[in-house]
Amino acid sequence: EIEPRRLTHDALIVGAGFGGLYQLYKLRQLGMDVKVIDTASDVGGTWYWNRYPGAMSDTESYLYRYSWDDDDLFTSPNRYVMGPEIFTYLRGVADRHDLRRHIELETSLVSAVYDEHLNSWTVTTSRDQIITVRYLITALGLLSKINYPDIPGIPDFQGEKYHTAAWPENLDLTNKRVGIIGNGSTGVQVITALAKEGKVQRLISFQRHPQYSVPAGNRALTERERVDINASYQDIWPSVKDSATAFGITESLTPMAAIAPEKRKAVLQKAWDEGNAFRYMFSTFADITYNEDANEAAADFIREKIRETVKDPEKARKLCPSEPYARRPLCDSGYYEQFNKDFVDIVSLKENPIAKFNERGLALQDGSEIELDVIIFATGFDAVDGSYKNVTIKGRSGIDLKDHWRETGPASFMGIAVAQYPNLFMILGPNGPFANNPPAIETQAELITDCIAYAEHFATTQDKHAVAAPAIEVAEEAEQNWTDLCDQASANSLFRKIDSSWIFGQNIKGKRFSSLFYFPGLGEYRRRIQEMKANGWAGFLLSVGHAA
Ligand code: NA7
Repeated sequence: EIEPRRLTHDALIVGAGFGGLYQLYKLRQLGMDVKVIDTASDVGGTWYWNRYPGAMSDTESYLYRYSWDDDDLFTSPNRYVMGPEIFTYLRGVADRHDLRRHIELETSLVSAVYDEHLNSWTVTTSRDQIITVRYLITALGLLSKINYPDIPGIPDFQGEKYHTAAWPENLDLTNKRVGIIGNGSTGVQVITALAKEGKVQRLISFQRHPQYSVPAGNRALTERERVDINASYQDIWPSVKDSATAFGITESLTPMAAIAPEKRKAVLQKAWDEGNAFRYMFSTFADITYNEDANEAAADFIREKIRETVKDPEKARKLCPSEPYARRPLCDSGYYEQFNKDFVDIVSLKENPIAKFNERGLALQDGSEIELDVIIFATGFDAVDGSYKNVTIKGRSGIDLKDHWRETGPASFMGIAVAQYPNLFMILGPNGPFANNPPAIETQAELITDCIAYAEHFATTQDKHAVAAPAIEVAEEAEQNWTDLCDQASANSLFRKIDSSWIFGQNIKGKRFSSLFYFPGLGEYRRRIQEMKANGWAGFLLSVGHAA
């Protein structure tokens, strides 16, 4: 038996994606001795795992990166960044800032147990290490626990099966009959890419809820645009971080009813032509997400586009949603028009559900059988708190965080801290801001860094020999207030009113309904942080114990 290796660091960060890398960078600035572990064999997080064809961030390229990393100029050639470019970018960040020497790859968190006397975490990893740290920061990702559908017979299928978030390198689908289950952000991207590539023999989208999708408007940036962005790069960020969505759009303050009915279409058309779903949803009118009439008008506009685009009326009918336009806003690079190709087909699972998979493919409820060589699951994730289901994290009470959340529903204070779990911080935990992720992540990593600096400083004021180990934790009441606030803030949103949305935990069987985000967005979130700090870190409790 191998003797476990015992290690001591100031902090351990779990995850080396956007969140973990920046948290490392920040804590190292505090002079801390930091270790990072990640299950993957490289840094990159989401962009390490999601290597399916067509993977793209739907944030414009100049805002899907770190604001502080201006060592290199903004060089993206296009308006959007594709998955491989983001992966390369994050690897470059790790190299440029010499982060790799702190990072141990192919190493997973197994368990973390809080020691109330030493105010430290004892962590075990998949490499049999026992790591003792004062601070544990989990940057596990918002969307990392894969969701497979529970359709009978999947193991019977003898062809190839892949989930988009575990995409094998160099997968060749030439001449294959491919079925894709799911048509969220991922499904829409992968369907569009495979159909455009045109190598597959057949492509069938198995669709439960049709989606409203808006053109992304991807194109090459002009030299002028790149020069302008670089010239004002540091000035761009404050207003982005101050906005709700942090998508670089001007968010509308005008309700649709304030504009004459005959002028409304022109507003929607302009955003449609410019591209980007967040622009379409948030910069046209202020109330698309909560006013039913405004929502219906925006939805109807998209339905008309679908009918104009898709020539076969039967396919168009299946592709047209009737529910409110209130899922994660999607954009695409020519999704609907792919269905004009003969080899691209669609099955509406609402009308004809999958009865079961079999050796050769699947059988639908009406008795028809479809033969397939490959099944692609674009079925999403057990989002947010789901990322914590494969690990054990025991706080003060000895209760594992996932069990605690099963009882109470996933909750936290500001998306970063949980009562009874001192010195544990999360990046993108439950109830964080609903916004473009890189600036949301930066905000949280900075908040966590400030919390830790505050606790460390407090300890030195308690003990001039600086041997006292601080514990910083959030008060139950502060966490409850924040949870209530998140619930209230989403109360009027139409996003709450649709089925199976991951944003409310409803895509996973048995998961409690809860608002997993702070809907007012990043700007409001940042103002709340300022207010909390101005009130003497209201909500946080400090104490000291004695370090070993
Ligand atoms: P999503 O948005 O959760 O989409 C998952 C898709 O898979 C969606 O179309 C689901 O249909 C479908 N799904 C899930 N389970 C099943 C079963 N059992 N049968 C048929 N279809 C199923 O995940 P994505 O990966 O696309 O995107 C996640 C986020 O990543 C996205 O919002 C961006 O922020 C980035 P449903 O709509 O529930 O009927």
